[in-house]
Amino acid sequence: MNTNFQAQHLFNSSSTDRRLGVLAKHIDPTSSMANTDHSSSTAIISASPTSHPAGGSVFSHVVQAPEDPILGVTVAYNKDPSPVKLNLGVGAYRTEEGKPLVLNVVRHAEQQLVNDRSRVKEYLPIVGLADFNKLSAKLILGADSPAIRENRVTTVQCLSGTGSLRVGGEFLARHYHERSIYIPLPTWGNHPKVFTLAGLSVKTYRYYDPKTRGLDFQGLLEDLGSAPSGAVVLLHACAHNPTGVDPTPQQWEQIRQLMRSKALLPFFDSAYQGFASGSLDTDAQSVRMFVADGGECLVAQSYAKNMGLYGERVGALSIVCRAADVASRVESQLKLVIRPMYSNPPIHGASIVATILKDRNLFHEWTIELKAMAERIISMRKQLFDALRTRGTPGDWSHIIKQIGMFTFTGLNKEQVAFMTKEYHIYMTSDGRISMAGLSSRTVPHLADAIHAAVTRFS
Ligand code: PGU
Repeated sequence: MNTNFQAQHLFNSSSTDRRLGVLAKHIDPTSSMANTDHSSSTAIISASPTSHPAGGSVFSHVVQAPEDPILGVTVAYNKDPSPVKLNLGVGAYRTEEGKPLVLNVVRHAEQQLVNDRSRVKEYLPIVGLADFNKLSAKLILGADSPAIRENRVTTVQCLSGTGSLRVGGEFLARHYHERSIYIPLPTWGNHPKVFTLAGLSVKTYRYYDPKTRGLDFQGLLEDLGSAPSGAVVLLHACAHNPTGVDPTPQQWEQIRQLMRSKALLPFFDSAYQGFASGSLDTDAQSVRMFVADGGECLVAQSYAKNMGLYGERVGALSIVCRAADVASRVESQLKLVIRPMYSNPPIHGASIVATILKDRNLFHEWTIELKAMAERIISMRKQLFDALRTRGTPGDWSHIIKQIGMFTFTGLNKEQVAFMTKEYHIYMTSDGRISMAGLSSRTVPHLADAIHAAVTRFS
């Protein structure tokens, strides 16, 4: 192994600062992707220790970091005493009653696990629970995937979607020849930080056109067309966050052809399988298209949303390779990434997932509950759209019903969002994204009133 690399990792305070420096330079503070991240990284970098600490603490130079642009919305919401407050920030499913949901199928699986006295709490292997890994690969790639049959896929259990992206990013930084990763603009706010700290150089490709509130397909093709050969490209498998805009199957096919012709390496982020269409197979089509051509790719899966296992931190990273011997060597190196990071993953959440995925009845029960969640979100879209139409709110709001998945990218600006939070106690990310899963029939009128007031006041 490269000794410089080891040194950089073992004594990582300076390397962390360097990487954050790259991050600060990379992020354009005017883009919605950046949110307030720019100030947070600048704040970290500007801190410098003094040799004579004031106040007696060796940490007295540490400056207060801003809250996370997404998770910080919940922090602000929790502090608000208003009885009408509404949290549409974090992408977490809520029932019609506004309560978090533990799926019945998850309760059933947990009951089975508790009743099984043969289960122990020993450490899992570095790569996690074997059954979970096999079943996760099948879920995303398809039960009849030739890549799985030919043992060309290595799957490792990771800490939800975020951990899977991070492990994949670090593997690429150590073993892949091209360090650039292209992420869509905008994207989930954590992507640039995860990949920069993994050691990759983050670039963006055009994705969303605010004018049409749709895909900037021409811009996407141009940017990927001019990316260096071999560059990594981060693709949202479905239900793009935050825009809710996905390519059509024909557009996916064009993206695939372009990427394969330039040897660009796809890294799929699959955080919403089943949440876009209500069907697990339909939502995996983009990934399966890229695997069907025999080429290589990475896939990060999360069970946070589709099984409601947010806090259990269950996810998987699969790397599809051209040959079985390569996949096996790749797995040996993934173990070297994981072992010093967190040693091995937690057992409980992965056991729940494996129990559900391997039992026909439980699996069926899951698909029904998943579809019900997806359908409730779609019905919220319709209700919000109708409520704005009834109020005669200026503007075209058809994107609310056209967009896909958990979020609506409303087009509301920072000023309008701040107004809605101050006057209506409605919490959302400053880029105007709202989590439709946090809405209910009861709260739609309040949100529609707030949007109407914000739009008429600041147009
Ligand atoms: N990838 C995408 C595209 C996501 O939207 C999210 C979660 C993740 C990965 C990470 O999910 P895990 O919980 O690690 O599996 N995004 C949500 C949740 C809050 C957050 O930012 O972590 C969101 O509201 O955007």
